[in-house]
Amino acid sequence: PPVIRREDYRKPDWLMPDVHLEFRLDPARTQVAGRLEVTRNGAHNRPLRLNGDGLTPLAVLIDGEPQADAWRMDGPDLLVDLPGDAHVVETRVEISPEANSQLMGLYASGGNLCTQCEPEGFRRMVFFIDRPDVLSRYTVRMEADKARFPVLLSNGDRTASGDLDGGRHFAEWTDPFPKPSYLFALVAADLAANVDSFTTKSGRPVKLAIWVVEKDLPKTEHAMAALKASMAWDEKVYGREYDLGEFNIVAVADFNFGAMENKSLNIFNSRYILADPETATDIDYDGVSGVVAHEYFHNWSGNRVTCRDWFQLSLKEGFTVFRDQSFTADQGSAAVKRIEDVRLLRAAQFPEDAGPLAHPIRPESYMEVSNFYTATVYNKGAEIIRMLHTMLGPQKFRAGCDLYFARHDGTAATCEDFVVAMEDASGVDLTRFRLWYAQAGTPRIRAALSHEPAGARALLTLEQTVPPTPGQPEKQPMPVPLRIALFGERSGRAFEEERLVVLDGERCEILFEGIAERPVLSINRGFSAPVIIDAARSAADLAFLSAHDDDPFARYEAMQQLMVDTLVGAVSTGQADHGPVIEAVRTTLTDPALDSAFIGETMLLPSEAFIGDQMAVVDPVAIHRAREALRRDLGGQLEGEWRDAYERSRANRFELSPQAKGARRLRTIALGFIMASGAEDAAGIALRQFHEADNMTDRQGAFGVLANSLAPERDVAIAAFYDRFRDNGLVLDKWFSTQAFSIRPDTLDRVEELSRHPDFTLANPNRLRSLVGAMSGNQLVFHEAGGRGYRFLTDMLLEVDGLNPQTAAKLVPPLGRWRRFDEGRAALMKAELQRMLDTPGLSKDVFEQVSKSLA
Ligand code: B3K
Ligand code: ZN
Repeated sequence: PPVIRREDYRKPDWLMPDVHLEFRLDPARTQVAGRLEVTRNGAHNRPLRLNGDGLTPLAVLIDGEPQADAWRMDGPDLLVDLPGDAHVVETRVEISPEANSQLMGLYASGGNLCTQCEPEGFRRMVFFIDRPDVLSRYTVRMEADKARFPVLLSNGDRTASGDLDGGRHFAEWTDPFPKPSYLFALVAADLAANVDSFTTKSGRPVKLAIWVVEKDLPKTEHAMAALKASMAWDEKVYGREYDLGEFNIVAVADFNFGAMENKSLNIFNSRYILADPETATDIDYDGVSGVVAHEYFHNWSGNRVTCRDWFQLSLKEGFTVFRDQSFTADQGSAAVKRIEDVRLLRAAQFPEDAGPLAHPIRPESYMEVSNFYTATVYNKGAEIIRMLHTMLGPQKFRAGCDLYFARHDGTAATCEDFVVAMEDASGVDLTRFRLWYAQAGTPRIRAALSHEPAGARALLTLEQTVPPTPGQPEKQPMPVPLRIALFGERSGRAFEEERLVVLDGERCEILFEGIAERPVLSINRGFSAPVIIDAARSAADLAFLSAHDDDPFARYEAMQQLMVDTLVGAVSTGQADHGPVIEAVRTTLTDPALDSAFIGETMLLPSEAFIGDQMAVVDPVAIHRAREALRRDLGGQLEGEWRDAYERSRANRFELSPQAKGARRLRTIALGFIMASGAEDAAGIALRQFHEADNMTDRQGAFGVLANSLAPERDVAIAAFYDRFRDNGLVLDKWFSTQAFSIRPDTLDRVEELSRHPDFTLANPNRLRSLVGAMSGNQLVFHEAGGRGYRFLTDMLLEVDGLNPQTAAKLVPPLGRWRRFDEGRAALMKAELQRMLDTPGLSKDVFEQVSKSLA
């Protein structure tokens, strides 16, 4: 497949200010007609290229006339020779939504019809200039059977509707805001709406509607509250108001990712809309509000100002993730939110940045753009924006955003435009900061602190290296903003106000004065930069910080580092000293000043994958053993404390307050440790929690603990969970994933059995991820020495590739980590990648991921 390069960007040859689309909708055969008013852009004589993907033109008219010799196909595209500078081009095609298993373009889900266009799905519906820098005003007419599809929605405002002969009806929609094709959406459905309203700060009323199958209406309250809170927050924090009379959200069961920000018609994976206590965990509730906010915030960061080309994707995604993270932090506990975001970054983005698929947040090239909706573009992209916020301060950052929106409203912009707006508004030179957009790889910072008691001085030396990544062997040092504090070892107090140090070269030295007692270093507080800190602090210093640091993130971080050091030491030497971890955990667990949510976060052992990331050669079995040994010891030695924590966090009434959520969190974590202690009554306690729970968080928590155990209670829970929720797809996903995450020795047998279960299907991305995705994230099971996990993943992936390449390609990365494993496993992993490459008809999505993984 051809490689598309950022440097090859050329402005569009033709513009398309006005378009009219007509859809005669039917699941088996839908007719789509496009009427494009095109204008030549600049002096050239190139033909008009209309992108298509799998389309056959049934008619092509130029200025109302069929002109057979004026157009021809060029591969999937339609080329039209146009003599003048302005013409009207009309085309007509027929497509089959129900045969569309890629879930891109117009497709059927649960009997309804919906679209997904970003990034290049629009061209699967009608010949079009399908690129984000061509913005058009749309009018849309839909016709469909009225009984089957009573609801007809598109972007903007409904401008006409009515009945037609033969039981059919129509609706026309007009969107006054010019937009690129990727933000187009259409829905024809039999759904009911939760309707509400919001009045913007300038007094404009907005009708809000969340469309779901009627029985799910009671599960939309949380999403609606999140939508209203997001609208108010964007006004307050960014001064951004909503700009249309309606805002619609439609939930569908079959969706390739989380949700889509189509102008005024967001379409969502139902897992990010539906929530009630019986079926959704606290994490699910947070997922709903976070994704609703994210998509809403795109109305400005993405829609009003969009991207010039797909290399600029982080312009809208990194910025919008930063915005949704800030929103969530403001709604609840900022510290816990930051801990969760950093955990996700380390779990998903750091490995990507250290592996064969590493790329800068603004990539230089791609074969298939769908492969670049990555943790790097999204989550590292958000960290880059956060660093700007940290370095500029909130006022200048806001001024930069205002300038960016004012300058680029209604246009397609670049990352460079964003940085220039930040510079112009703040007066800060960001020349070197731009390297963060261009260089891949996670910087490593070595920090060494020395103390000179006689002069009451301390000297901190910082050194930066950025590792080589594919295509980028040499790197330059980047500006790294580090929030730093020193604490007195005896007094436990900070010596001075926290400092913000920007390490802007390979090395720097910072002098601290008035440091009378030995200082302990607290660095990268709040995770002010997305880097790896190598500070070589002793177990005693880390334990000290975990108890005394005044930055909650830094306390968490110290505990994690202590656990990681202990576990990595145990794996590499075979010797483990659990004492310091046990004492530090005891201190935190029994600190009455701390809230349960924070305690719960801190008690989570680092994941097996994360421990592996710290090692030269990953030994999944040794890591698992070391981690379970620590868990057992923590469970046994602190059994009384865990039982106290368990009892004290018994929530007696379901509430969504941070306190109640924290209590539920801690409760299940405590249950896990009680189980690990080997206590005889543990499985019984877990089964009681499972049965008595009045909410999914507690039930699923107990289910997860039981799923790991060899006790007979495990089988009881599996059967009971299935019986209770067999008709609820989203909960059934949990039933699959919980079993696939199990550390039992027979997990792979069970996973293979579940892949033949009548409720398993490759056609639904959520279900696929809940079994196959979960298994490949289960380090112990996926890396079973004989390679059975690798083979299972590959078998599934190849099958999915025939249906839905975009989703198949997302399953590749775990195999791409082969360089990190021993020779035996590496060879088995490579053999599976090679097997994919040798498969005829492989999609370009999977081809790109696999060929890069083997390179
Ligand atoms: N912009 C969409 C993602 C589209 C992914 C296409 N593969 C959702 C979001 O980031 O908000
Ligand atoms: Zn987004």
